[in-house]
Formats: sequence, C-alpha cells, structure tokens
Amino acid sequence: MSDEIRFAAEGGLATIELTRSKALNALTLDMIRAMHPKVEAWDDDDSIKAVVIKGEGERAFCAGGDVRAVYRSIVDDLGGKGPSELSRTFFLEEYRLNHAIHAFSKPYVAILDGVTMGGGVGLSVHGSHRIVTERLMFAMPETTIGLFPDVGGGWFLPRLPGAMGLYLALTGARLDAAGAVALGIATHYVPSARLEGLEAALATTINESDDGRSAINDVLGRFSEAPGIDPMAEHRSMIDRCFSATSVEGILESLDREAAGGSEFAAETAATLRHKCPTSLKISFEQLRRGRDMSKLVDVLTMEYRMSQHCMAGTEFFEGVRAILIDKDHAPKWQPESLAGVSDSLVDQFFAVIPDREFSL
Ligand code: QUE
Repeated sequence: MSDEIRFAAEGGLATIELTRSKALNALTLDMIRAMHPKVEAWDDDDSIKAVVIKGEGERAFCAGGDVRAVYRSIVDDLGGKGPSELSRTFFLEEYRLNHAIHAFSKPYVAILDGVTMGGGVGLSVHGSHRIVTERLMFAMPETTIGLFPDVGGGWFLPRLPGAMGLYLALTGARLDAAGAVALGIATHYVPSARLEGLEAALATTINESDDGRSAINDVLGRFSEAPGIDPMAEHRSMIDRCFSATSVEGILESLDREAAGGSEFAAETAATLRHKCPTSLKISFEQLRRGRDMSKLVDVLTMEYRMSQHCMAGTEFFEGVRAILIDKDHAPKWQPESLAGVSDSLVDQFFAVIPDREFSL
C-alpha cells in the first residue's frame, strides 16, 4: 500500500488522510489506486456510515494532481513527444475516482484546511460536504500550465452562481473560505482550531446514531460559524457582466472597457488572462459551455478525458509545467501565443474522440 495516503475505519466513521505533505499532498497515481477501492468497499459496507477526507499538515488539503510526475514521464518515455503510459492512466483513474465520490451514497466530508487546487478540488467537490477553514486557498489554476479545469470542472463550474465558474476557470482566481461558502463550493466554515473537536464529535455521534447523515449535519451545525466577509462579493456584478460574453475575446473586450471606465479589478483581471495559455483559455471556455448542458457527470468526464489526452499530445501542458513547476521562470512561451492564433478548428480538435482510448467508469 502507498505510504502517501492513510486509511482508518472505526465505529462507523472511515477516514482518509493524504500524507504527502512535503508536496502539499499533491495526488499521485498510487494514492488514487489505493483510495478508489476503499471508497467502493465503504459504500457497500453497512458498518460504515460516513467518510472523512483530510490532508496531513497545516498547509494543504491537496495542491492538485502530481503533474510533475506526468511531465517527467513524458520526458523520460518519449523525449517529450506524445502521451506516456502515466499520462494515459493518471487522468483515467483520477476521473474514475472523481466519479466514485460523486456516486458515493453516504456522507463524504472533505476538510479543506489549506491549499485546495485542481486534483484536490476533484477529491472534494463531488462529495456531500465540504468544510473550509481560515487557511483555505481554493483555485482551479490549470490555464496557468496549459491545461484546463478538469476533474469534473466542466460539471461543477458552470453550475456555480452567475458567471463565477467561468471566471474561476479562466483566471485561476483564488477563493478564501468566505468566497467558497458564498458560491456553495463549501458547505460549512469551521475555524481550524475547532477541527480536532469536530472530528472527535463526528466519530462519537456517528457511533451512537443509525442515521449518519443527520448525525453529521447536527455536528456540523454545532461546530460551524459564519465565515466573515467575502472579498469577492463587491466584484460579482462586474464578473457576471464581463464573463457572460460569448467568447474569450469578448470577455477581454468587456474587461478592457470596464478598465477604461476606471475599474482596477477589471484591469487586473484582463492582465491576468493575458498571461494564461491562450489555447487553455479557449478550450476551457468551450469545456464549460458544453458541460453546462450535459446531464450526467460521466459525460463531462468523458469529454475531459478526451481533452486531457489531446493536451498530453500537444506542447502547452509541457511548456506550462516547465515554466511554473520545473524551471520556475514563470515565462512560458505559448504557441499559438495569442487568442487570435487559436482557431475554432484547433479548439474543436481537443474535443475529438480518440479511438481505442475512451473514458469508461
Ligand atoms: C496549476 C496547476 C497545478 C499547480 C500550479 C498551477 C497543479 C499542481 C501543482 C502542485 C503544487 C505543489 C506541489 C505539486 C504540484 O501546482 O495541478 O506537486 O508540491 O498539482 O499553476 O494545475
């Protein structure tokens, strides 16, 4: 078994702890392979009433997928050309786990006490409860590294209020606890100092009750508080106006217009978008547009798996990881380098079926 993840089950409560804190608990294939069968077994085990998932240490719940390993496998396997074995398997098994969490029939409580990005979002948003603390730093930052907000981002992001999902997807903007609660990404705010007490209370209450769901809701009601002021609230109407445009270029035009009218926030947001991967921006826009109209998560994950494999076969993910996570020069050379260079037909290619490599549950 993996030493990067720990499992426990006692008195009706099963616990998962991500124990890779030196890497902000970033999710490896071994962790996915250890966790998925546990989740399935606990769903079928009548003695288990609920699952809690948390990250070791005080810095992170989970900083994302282990994209460094995927990057390395592409370099090592094929000298940087084409998808490696790991790049095929990692996304497939990660998305299957995301779906298992979505389908889990009992309370699934994720404790987001620190950095929660990308793959960490996929381990939490599809469950029934998300507890956040004052240490939360939530983001879907994939357009920064030539990817797109996967792990079911095409499902939950277009279902957030207004245009907030598209805003988070394209800019990679960070949410704090109040922002996450305001959007419904988090279900409860609990100060980190009370987490120990919360977990102990969950364990005892579940043990003493036959209805796991109401036991959990009772305990969370007792431990949760109001999260304070949402710093994003004052920008919501502007975000909704600008990010309801019908193209990425339209969003930027709209932000530039608001910036010219004196909005510092619009100017900063436009500048942020101009640093993201142009291909990522356009495929993510299309991903959320398509995902909004899909009625099943499996359909969204099928779309995202196709997209992931097209990304692995291209240049942008490779260049993004190099610039942000490996060399850390933060100066990726995107190609195409501008939105104008990313044609509709190029975008369409990311949604094409790859024969013999379809997603399945
Ligand atoms: C975009 C991303 C990721 C990211 C940074 C981005 C991502 C990811 C990590 C990450 C962070 C810390 C680690 C680690 C990975 O950073 O997916 O191993 O220790 O996993 O801008 O998508």
